[in-house]
Amino acid sequence: MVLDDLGSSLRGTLDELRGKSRISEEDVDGIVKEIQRSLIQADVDIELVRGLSDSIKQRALEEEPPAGTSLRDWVLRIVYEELVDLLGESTEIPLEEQTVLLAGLYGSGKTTTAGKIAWWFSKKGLRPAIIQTDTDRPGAYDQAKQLAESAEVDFYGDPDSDDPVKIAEEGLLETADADVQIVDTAGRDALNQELIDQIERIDAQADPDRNLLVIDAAMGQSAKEQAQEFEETIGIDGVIVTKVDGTAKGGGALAAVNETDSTIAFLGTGETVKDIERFESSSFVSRLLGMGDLKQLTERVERAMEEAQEEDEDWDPEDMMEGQFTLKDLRKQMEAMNRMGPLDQVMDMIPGLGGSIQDQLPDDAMDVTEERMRDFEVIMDSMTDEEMENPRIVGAQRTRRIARGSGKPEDRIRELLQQHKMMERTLKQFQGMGDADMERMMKQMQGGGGGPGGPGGGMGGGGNPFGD
Ligand SMILES: Nc1nc2c(ncn2[C@@H]2O[C@H](COP(=O)(O)OP(=O)(O)O)[C@@H](O)[C@H]2O)c(=O)[nH]1
Ligand SMILES: [Mg+2]
Repeated sequence: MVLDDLGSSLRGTLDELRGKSRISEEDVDGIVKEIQRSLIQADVDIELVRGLSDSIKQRALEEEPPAGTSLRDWVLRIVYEELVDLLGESTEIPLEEQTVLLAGLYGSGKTTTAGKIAWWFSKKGLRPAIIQTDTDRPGAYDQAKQLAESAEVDFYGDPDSDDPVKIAEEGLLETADADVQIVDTAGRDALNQELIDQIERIDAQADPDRNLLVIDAAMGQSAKEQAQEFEETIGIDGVIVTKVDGTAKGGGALAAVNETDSTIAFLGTGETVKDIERFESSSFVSRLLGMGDLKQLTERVERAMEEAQEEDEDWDPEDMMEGQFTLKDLRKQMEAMNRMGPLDQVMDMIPGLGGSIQDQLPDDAMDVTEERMRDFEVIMDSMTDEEMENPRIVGAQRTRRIARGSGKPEDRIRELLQQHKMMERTLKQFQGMGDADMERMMKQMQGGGGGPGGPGGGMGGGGNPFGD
């Protein structure tokens, strides 16, 4: 993920502050250097880096830590606040009728993003339409049409036309019933005059409420120049950073934000229309620093549960909360987990688990976990309905049969049964809890105060310095 390195290197540096009661200039220099190193590695503009580290240094030396706050938490808070400040508030996207124009270079992810934001708006209860004006790229029409289909939104394009401005004009009329009209545009390998002229004319024709610049997280320093050009031509109201699921460093995107005097609106986290997140600097920075992001996690869990339910109307998670927890429920949960995305991304969002635990795990530990989940799926395919409903009946003999049927070792089957038992127990505990207890537990988790399973206390160890 973007700036991935910052969290772990910073954690290491801040750990050196443990037990200290005063911060020396030397300490501050060390921390600031670590931050600079990570940011420069992530392709962040040097001017930005300098400004950021100056303010962190100044604040760390001049301000007094509030009573009862450990030095480590206090410095962390400063770093957090300055990073949030640098990234700014998320671009405002009102939920109302509007026209959105997507701009950006070839391959940056514009067309995919058109599908994604259409899906996003439709989930918010608005009716979106995608208008494809790219007449240069062969297949652009089909690609956009297909994305519109998977997002289940309206679409307009004309594969026979070579006049993008005319397509925009007709498309806006044809999709006038839609609440949100999303105009996708063509890109070029490099920013050239032709592209600039074209997008200027589309902009004039469509008169969008918002121009969003799509930037690939992998784009380095050149993002700055591109952003400047688009800003001068059509004006940019917000940035969408795509491919943050990759190994890209993302620093170029920060420069683009700075250059267009705008902020980030969305993050693209994958290739399907659902892989979009609203950018939120505070949760983004929390995740960056390994402090987890409960809000995103909750949203993902809710979405995944909803989808599981849509697919199987007989299955109701409420039943599970009230009565028995069967293997069928476990399977649904695993499917929901799969829908939430790669485990390591999900782990990043759990306070106390993000960063810290991943630093301690060997690189392939996540794969092992995912492999285990896949094994469980296969094993459950080999079980009878009766066994799924009542796993207690699975003894040695049945285990052997299931092992033969699934081609998985007996140990794996015992692991699955063990997992089921553990979750059943946990659920029983939840059932005895009222809402107030739940809330208290969530608060505790957010504080990360060495919460259950938070090995070695991640960033939050010692109370929540960010209580808001
Ligand atoms: N992993 C990943 N791939 C993406 C993302 N957004 C776009 N892509 C891929 O990037 C490639 C170019 O995207 P496209 O939307 O055609 O870019 P355009 O030329 O700007 O319209 C396609 O293969 C997309 O599937 C993302 O957020 N994550
Ligand atoms: Mg395209």
